[in-house]
Amino acid sequence: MIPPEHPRYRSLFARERLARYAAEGIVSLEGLSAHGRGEAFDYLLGEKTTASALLAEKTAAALLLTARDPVISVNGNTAGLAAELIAPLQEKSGAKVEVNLFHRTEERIKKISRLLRDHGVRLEEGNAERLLPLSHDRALCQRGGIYQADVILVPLEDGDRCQALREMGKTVIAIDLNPLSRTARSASLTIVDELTRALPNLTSFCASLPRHEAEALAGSLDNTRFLADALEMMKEGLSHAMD
Ligand code: PTJ
Repeated sequence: MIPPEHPRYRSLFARERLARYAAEGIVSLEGLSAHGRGEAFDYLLGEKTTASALLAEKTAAALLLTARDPVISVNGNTAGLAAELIAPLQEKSGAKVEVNLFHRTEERIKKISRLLRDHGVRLEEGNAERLLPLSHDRALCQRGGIYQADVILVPLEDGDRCQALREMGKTVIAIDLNPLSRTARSASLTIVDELTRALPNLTSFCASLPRHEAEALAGSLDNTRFLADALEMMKEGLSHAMD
C-alpha cells in the first residue's frame, strides 16, 4: 500500500497497478520495461502535459470526430493503466474498441477483454484474421475493426505495426512519451504525453469540439512540429535541471 502523501505517489501507484496486472497475465513482462522507458521520458517532460501536447490531443479528438470509422486499439499496458478511461472516450468519440496485442495470446486477449467489458467498454470481437502486412501473429486484427478503420488511435504502439497501418493508408494517432521512437516518427499524429493524462483530455475535447473547428484542425496537422516541440521541451528541462 503506497501512502498518498508520498512525493512519487502517482508513479508508484502506476507501477503497483502494472505489476499486479502482470501477475494476472494482463500486462506482458515486456510491458513493464516499456513502462520504465516511458517514465524516463516523462521525467524529462516534467511529468506534465505541455501546451503542444494539449494541442495534439485536441487535434487527435478532431481526427476521431471527423473519421468515417474510428477505432481505438487497446493493448496490455493501456488496459492495465487506463481500463476505466476507455469507455468515456469511446462514448464521446463514437470509436470502436479492439483489443490488439504485440505479445499475442488468446488467453491475454480474453483477460483484457473481460477487464474492459467490466469497465463498460463495448468491444469489437470475433475471429481475428491475418490482415496486416506483417509476419507472425502481429498481422492479426478484426476485419470490422482495425482493418476497415480509417483513423486508429494506438496508445503505446510498436513501430512496425504503426508503419504497416500507415502503409495501408490509415491515419494513425499514437500516444508515446518517446518522441524519437519509430512509432512517434511514423504516426500521422503523435501525442507526446503520458497515457493517463492524455486520455481524459482527448475525451473532453471529443465532448466539446464543434464540428467546423474539428474539420479545420484535422486539416491542419503538422506532426513534425509536435515532435520538435517535445524534444525542445526536454532539452529545456535538461538545461535547467541543475539550476
Ligand atoms: O500488451 P502488448 O503485448 O500489446 O505489448 C505492449 C507493449 C507496450 C509491450 C508493446 O506494444 C511494446 O513493446 O511497445 P514499445 O515498442 O516498447 O513502445 C511503447 C512506447 O510507449 C515506448 O516508446 C514508451 O516510451 C512509451 N510509453 C510507455 N509507457 C507510456 C508510454 N507512452 C505514454 N504513456 C505511458 N504510460
